[in-house]
Amino acid sequence: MTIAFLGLGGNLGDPIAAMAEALRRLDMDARTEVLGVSLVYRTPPWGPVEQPAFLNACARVRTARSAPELLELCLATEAALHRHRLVRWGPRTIDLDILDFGGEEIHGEHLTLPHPRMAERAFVLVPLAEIAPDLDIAGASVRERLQALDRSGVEVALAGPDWWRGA
Ligand code: A4P
Ligand code: MG
Repeated sequence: MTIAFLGLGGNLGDPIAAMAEALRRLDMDARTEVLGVSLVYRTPPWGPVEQPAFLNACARVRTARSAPELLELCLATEAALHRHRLVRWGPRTIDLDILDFGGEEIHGEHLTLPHPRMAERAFVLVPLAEIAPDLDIAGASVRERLQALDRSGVEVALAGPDWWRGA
């Protein structure tokens, strides 16, 4: 069994509903259990594309899958939720990234772990710090890395701890 951390996000349609549905589907997988989920944050769009604000959250899961098998589950879940993405870094209904997989390092064509860009992104580290402040990312904890980032504009959008469990 491996403890993994996932980043969820979206800025088209109803991202909170999409993230909640994604988490319920991951939890329904026979080999995967969602152990904890952060609050939902509204975050300024990061990157070169001008687009609406995102909603972001992070989750801790326990899984009997390998890292590539967990990626497969994430991609299948995105597809089941009819994810649309026209431009790299552009607007999307749902994005599921594996941030960390038990500290494993992978540099593959289809999978890079830990997620290479998470240390620069307040939209990842703010929710991650809530559920894994001491998680090590390349030699520094999430809490320490967050201190070096500009977290302005990252605000709590939905505060119920079990927001994803609904109907
Ligand atoms: N892939 C490789 N490593 C991983 C990993 N650790 N987790 C591959 C998940 N996927 C991984 O991803 C393309 C391919 O990356 C996958 O098929 C998988 O094989 P994608 O999600 O289709 O592409 P993308 O999301 O457009 O590109 P990328 O580089 O993943 O974008 P990001 O980094 O996810 O950025 N602003 C805010 N505020 N909040 C956001 O959530 N998201 C983005 C997208 C931009 N700006 C944002 C946000
Ligand atoms: Mg992605």
